[in-house]
Amino acid sequence: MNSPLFDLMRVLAIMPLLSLTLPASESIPPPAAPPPPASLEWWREARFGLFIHWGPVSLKGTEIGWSRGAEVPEVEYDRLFRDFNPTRFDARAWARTAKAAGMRYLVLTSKHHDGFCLWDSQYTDYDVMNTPFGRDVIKELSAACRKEGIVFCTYHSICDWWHPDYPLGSPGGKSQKPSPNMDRYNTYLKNQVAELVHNYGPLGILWFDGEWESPWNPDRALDLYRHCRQLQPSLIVNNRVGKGREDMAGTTARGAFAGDYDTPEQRIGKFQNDRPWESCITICQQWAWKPNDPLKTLKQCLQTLVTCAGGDGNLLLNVGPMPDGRIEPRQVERLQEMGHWLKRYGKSIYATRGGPFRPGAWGVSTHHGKTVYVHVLDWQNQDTVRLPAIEKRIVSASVLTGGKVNCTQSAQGIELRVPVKSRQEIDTVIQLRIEGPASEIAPR
Ligand code: FHN
Repeated sequence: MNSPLFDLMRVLAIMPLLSLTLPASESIPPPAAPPPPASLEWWREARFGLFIHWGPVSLKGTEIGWSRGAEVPEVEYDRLFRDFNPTRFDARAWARTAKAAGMRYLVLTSKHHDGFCLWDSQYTDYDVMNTPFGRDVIKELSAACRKEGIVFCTYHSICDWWHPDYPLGSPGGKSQKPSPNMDRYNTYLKNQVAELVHNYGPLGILWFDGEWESPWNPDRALDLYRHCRQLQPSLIVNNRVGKGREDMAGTTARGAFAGDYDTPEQRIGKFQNDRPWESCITICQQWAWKPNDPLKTLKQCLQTLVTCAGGDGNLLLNVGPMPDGRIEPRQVERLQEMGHWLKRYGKSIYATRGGPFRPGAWGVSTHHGKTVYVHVLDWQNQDTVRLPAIEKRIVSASVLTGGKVNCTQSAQGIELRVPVKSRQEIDTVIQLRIEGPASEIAPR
């Protein structure tokens, strides 16, 4: 994608919103500048990140934020921090787990909807320094990530069902605070964002969430985005800073202010190569720690990653660490299995773009330079995968995952045959070398 054009398109997309939100008499503030193309490029090439939802709620094994005032009475939920003492927390182990999984970035909940802060904040006492643990988790983890070459990022909730100034409270935003002050809360929110960037940055991404409630509006969204841009020009900000996210599809409504990328949730995004996107999906079922939470199979995890890449998107795969500070061993093992696959076949994922063959029942395709990778995820009891014709000649065909492929190309299309013994249960990766850049082939 031609980034300057893409950035121009985004700025133009923002303009209508500005005219909607400001009376004609007022001067229109400058549009929020997007991050430099290089910022988005490292992230797009990374393709795979670790999402971590953690906090004192892990002591209960219920969902972070959402169980406050629901399965767990508010008073009890808000007292959990007094018992939060994850003595087996080892930031280096977490960073190494991400690295061994083949992940290139890590996004930790600095503050979820429950208001608890996992760093030493000067703006609240409701933070990890006032627990028996008394250590700055974000400081330790950001440092460990740097040592392991993992880009550190934070998830930060705009809504805050604990903070007295934020108008809505638990359960799930369904109650009203007695004397809220949204302007004062907005200052608190921006001050904490500044703390995270100044004290633990530079960050890769500020992953906002909790934007859907009525106290948040497009003006505050644009102001917060500009604030992030001023704090760190290279910072990537997702579309949940704004009000344009289309629910769990994570796409952005036309004309809405949209941050830097789209965020499908608990599903794989559709093929979209004109605006970056990243699916956030749990490795189990709950975002936060839950004992015996069903764990996705290696096939589910890998095919999810491959299908995201084939759609030209990233995968942010979530774990919920235990109350003692460890990531559950079986989840660590699943991530290591993903890393083993990526060690052998990662060149078909990292630094690739989706297409040129759009996803189909057979699987997806990715490309880099003059190479197209056809990821056959389901042979559908057929001997042949049939793909649309391309104008560029296929110079050679091989099977990255081992074995032989018979490849025929004509004006009618491409046919690929791989003997049964060479087909993989999870992903048979066929490598097609073509006579010119695959990026010149329009998706089909
Ligand atoms: O309410 C949150 C939820 O707890 C979780 O954090 C997900 C992951 O991004 N986002 C919101 C639901 O859309």
